[in-house]
Amino acid sequence: MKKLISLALALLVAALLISSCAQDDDNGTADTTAASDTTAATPNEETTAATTEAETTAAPETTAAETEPETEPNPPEDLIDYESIVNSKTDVTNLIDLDSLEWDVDGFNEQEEAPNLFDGDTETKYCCSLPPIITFKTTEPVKLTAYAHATANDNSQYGRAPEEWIFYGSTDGENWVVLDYVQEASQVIERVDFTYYAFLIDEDKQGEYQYYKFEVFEAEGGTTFQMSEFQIFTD
Ligand SMILES: [Ca+2]
Repeated sequence: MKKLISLALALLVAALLISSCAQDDDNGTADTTAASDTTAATPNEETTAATTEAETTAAPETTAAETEPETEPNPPEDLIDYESIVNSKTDVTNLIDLDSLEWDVDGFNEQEEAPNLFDGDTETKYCCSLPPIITFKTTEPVKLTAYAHATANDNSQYGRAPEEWIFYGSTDGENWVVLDYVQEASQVIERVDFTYYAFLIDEDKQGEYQYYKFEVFEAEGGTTFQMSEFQIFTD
């Protein structure tokens, strides 16, 4: 009888132990899975959404700032008669100190460099890749009221005359003031060779400056720019 009671107790204890382990296993597995799913999903989704939102918001602002023009261009100008400028104003191109002349894009060869702009000869030219910047200093401060430039030998064939530019003045060579900003110059500059075109500087832009900068952005016909002469005028 004692043996039967002992056996029954042993079976009961064994049954309780098995039941307990099974319960622990179930609970453990379920808890771990649930915790894992919750932890994984939420933070990743938030991070991705935040990153995407930041990138989308930032990109247009940067692009707008980089492409915003420094000043508003003039309305398209009527053709100004070059001969009337020559006859009514004083040509002060001879005040340009040629030793101060600088240009940031080399001509295509040594016969096509920027000094050719100031030799009085439309058969010689400055011809280079866009976009060049030309700077020079006059021997004394001068209030310009007009300037002119001339097409070169093969503008009729290739359309290399400047299409968009800004002409600046400065008292110190560091702080620049816009004298004239021209876009769509092909409305007045034709596809002709060796021809001068004059441009007026508006009265409210005129001032006594000794440093000048001519920055070209576009040519009419492609990626090559050329000009044969550059002149400055005062009243
Ligand atoms: Ca020339």
